[in-house]
Amino acid sequence: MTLLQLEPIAALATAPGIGAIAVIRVSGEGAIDLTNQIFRGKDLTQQHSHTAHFGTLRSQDDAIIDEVLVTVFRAPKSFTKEDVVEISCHGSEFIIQQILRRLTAAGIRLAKPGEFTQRAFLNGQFDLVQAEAVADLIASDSDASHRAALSQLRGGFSKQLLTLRQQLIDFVALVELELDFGEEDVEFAHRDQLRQLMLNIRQVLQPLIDSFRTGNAIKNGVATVIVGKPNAGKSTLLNALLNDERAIVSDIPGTTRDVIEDELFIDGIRFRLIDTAGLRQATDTIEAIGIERTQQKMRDAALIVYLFDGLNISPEELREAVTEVRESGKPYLLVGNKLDAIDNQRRQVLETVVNEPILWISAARQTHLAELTAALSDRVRTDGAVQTGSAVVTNARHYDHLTATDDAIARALTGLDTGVTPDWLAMDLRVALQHLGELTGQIVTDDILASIFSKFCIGK
Ligand SMILES: Nc1nc2c(ncn2[C@@H]2O[C@H](COP(=O)(O)OP(=O)(O)OP(=O)(O)O)[C@@H](O)[C@H]2O)c(=O)[nH]1
Ligand SMILES: [Mg+2]
Repeated sequence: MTLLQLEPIAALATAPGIGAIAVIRVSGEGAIDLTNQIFRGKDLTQQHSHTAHFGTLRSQDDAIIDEVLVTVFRAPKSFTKEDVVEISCHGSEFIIQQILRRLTAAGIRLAKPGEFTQRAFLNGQFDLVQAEAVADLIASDSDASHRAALSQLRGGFSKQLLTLRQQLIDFVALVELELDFGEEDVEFAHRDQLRQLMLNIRQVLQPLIDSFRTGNAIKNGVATVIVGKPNAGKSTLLNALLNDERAIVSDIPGTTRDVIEDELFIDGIRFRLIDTAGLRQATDTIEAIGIERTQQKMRDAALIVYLFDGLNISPEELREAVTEVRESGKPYLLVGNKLDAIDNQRRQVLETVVNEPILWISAARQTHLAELTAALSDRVRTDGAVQTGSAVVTNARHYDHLTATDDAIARALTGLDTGVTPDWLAMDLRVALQHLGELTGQIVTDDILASIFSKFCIGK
């Protein structure tokens, strides 16, 4: 592939604000030469790639702006595969502005958001999935999201998809060749092999598609909603888990009116804990709205913690409530509260009624909370690939293309079974190829690129 060296661009690569050092990155045609014009020290144009040089940057009237360390990267051995210069200066807003001003005066344009990564992508440094992982990696703020982004940056699932796509292209070419022979009954594309390839592709796609639920949770937090009757102790539990008086607690049923949400990290996974209004026949309009919101949160939740007051719930009530939770089809934990106030016999009665293990805690006394957090983390891990290191899809764009590919392949498979004509087969396969191509960036339009890279920050 021929490498592009586009017009030179510059931007602050480190976070804005005051710091010990800041790094300004320059990339593109003439990056080294133009930087050299404002640099006093060694002649940068004569230096090897991957070397660092101490010197000063000068203002127009030759006054020193700052003492800097300049690192030279020569194309193609740089992040963008263009000539790149990284200027490490002191991390003052004033110095950074002065340097950027000097660079622009020398003919270097300020970079747009994501422009460095976009150039790296255009020069084949990585595919689109990996480019997007750069953004995720920078934004990662939990152990799990960091791991997911890193795995995608290293090639994650896209390499495998690229190979399968190539094989599929070969088959489509054969199927389309059959079309040229029109009336003659020829088969160039071996149908059994094609079926096998499509089954293989689906086998790769399925776990990726399934992983999106976990992937999304890793990135945005596992929406964990605490529901139950009024006075069950939901707000007490939220406060205990957060170690903060976040929600009002009282012995008046119906204390919590609105949804209260906060974050909790357990084993490197971000949970979005959501305390809700207790479920019952509402006594006024505001409570009714609160309860409607609780139900909405339950529908949106990734995980439900059903909390009940072990002291005051009747076995029938518990049975009904648990049936309802089960019917939601979501992963849930059954948690009995006020362990401090109930006896063994009552616990046994309730356990028999629901016919499954209950996790008993005392939210007020803060006992057995470690078991509860361990159970929460367990549910997420068994639910998906958080820990296994297998590829996890965290990006909605990827998810859309993966499902669209899978749909098209499923249609093509049905077509094979029912003996559709080659032109129908080719059409479904083309759709699959299109989506696979857009996913990894093999097929790319300016619109897609602009929309992806505009989500980056400047300097990336
Ligand atoms: N004995 C005992 N009381 C508790 C425990 N947890 C909560 N309580 C009490 O139960 C009452 C209700 O607690 P809340 O946390 O406000 O209950 P809630 O589920 O948020 O109630 P609503 O907001 O009305 O839906 C308060 O008086 C708490 O002190 C516990 O573990 N043991
Ligand atoms: Mg409450």
